[in-house]
Amino acid sequence: TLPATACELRNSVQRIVNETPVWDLHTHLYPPTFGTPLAGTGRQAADPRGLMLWGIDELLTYHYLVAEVFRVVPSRRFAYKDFWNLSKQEQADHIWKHLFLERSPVSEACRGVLTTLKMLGLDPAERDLNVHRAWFAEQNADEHINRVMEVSGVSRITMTNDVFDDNERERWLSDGSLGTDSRFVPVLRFDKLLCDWQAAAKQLAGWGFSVGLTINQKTIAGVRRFLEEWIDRTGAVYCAVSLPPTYYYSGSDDPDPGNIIFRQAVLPLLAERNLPMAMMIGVTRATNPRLKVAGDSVGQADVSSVAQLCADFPNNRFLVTLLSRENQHELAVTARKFDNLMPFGCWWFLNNPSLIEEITRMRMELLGTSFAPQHSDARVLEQLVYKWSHSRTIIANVLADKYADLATAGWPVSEDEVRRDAKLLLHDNFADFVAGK
Ligand code: REL
Ligand code: ZN
Repeated sequence: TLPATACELRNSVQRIVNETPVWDLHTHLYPPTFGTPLAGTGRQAADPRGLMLWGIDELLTYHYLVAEVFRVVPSRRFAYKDFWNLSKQEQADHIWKHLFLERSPVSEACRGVLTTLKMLGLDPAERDLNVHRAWFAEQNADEHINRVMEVSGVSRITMTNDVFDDNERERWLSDGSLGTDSRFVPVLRFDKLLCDWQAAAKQLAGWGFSVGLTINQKTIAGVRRFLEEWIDRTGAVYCAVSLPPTYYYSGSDDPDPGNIIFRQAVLPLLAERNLPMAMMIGVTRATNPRLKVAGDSVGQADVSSVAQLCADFPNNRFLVTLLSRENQHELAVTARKFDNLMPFGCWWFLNNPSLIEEITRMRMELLGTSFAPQHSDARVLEQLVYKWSHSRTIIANVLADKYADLATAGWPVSEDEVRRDAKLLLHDNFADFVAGK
């Protein structure tokens, strides 16, 4: 049995949660075989369009920080296009100067850079960026991944493999071994199929699949073939889409073309293949397009659509995360109604300590340990370090409070029991859901 004093209990739970390996179920990270703009010391040449982002300049130009720097150096003083015309290093210098040197870096995304540097063994108090640059340039990209995984306690990294991204698509087509790095797990992502059927149909037809704008049996068969081919090529462990707050599914006669494709092609195929479908709902893309990828925003989603899908497709499993804080309670309640629904993560604008705390506590009170509390959404490799460090602290705190309540009720927990629970939350709930257990 764990120590009785509140403080000792908290420390033990924190230690155990820190020691428990995470399967990060949603990131935008890739191994070096997808190309990397920063070559490091490997034999690999720098590939400016490479997908593996790492290093201090990528950390500082994360789109969360781009949005934040325009708060303090507004576009009326420094035009968007002038910022985008800067080199990556110059953008990083600008962000460092204005968000770290000229005011304190108290936002979660700023703080994250410092936690990351510190945990990687660099001096977080160093004000000279070039010192950090020199350290990163000396790393071998491939070995650096191992080190970052070790420091962050991440045992598997789930990718986002967007089949409609030409840059990524062409890499898959020209290298049959892309999906074989055992540290990285592929996920097939196809927002366009559901969100913009017209554009998707045109592209599919261009790639040789017999689909037309009108959705008939031939088109459905063509979409299925397309998905089968890409599931096989990537070895995806689930499929995923992100959707706007306006996403609505009304039931089996919903006339929306994206929903017809979803209902007749995507979900039946995934049920056959025993693969879950991830739905990330609530993003309004390009609210401010001049900020590029930093210009996306949030809106409240319709949770009854999620419930309807879970009811109509009992042979499918749904991993769901919603971007709006206001949706979180309804999602947790919906998960109590449907065992084919796995709520996951505190997505993007929710990935802040106050909100992670509130959401994790609420989920635990409604769902016990039967959810996946967090994913990193990391776009830059080293972000794994801070995202998991910060989240682990909060998850452990919430758990410790719950164990204290149990002790009060006369149910003290043992170290093994805490270890088991931490493993469920950080790894097994997701792993079992993917495996269809
Ligand atoms: O997967 C998504 O759709 C989002 O998570 C991303 O589009 C987003 O930009 C990401 O960086 C948020 O954390
Ligand atoms: Zn994402």
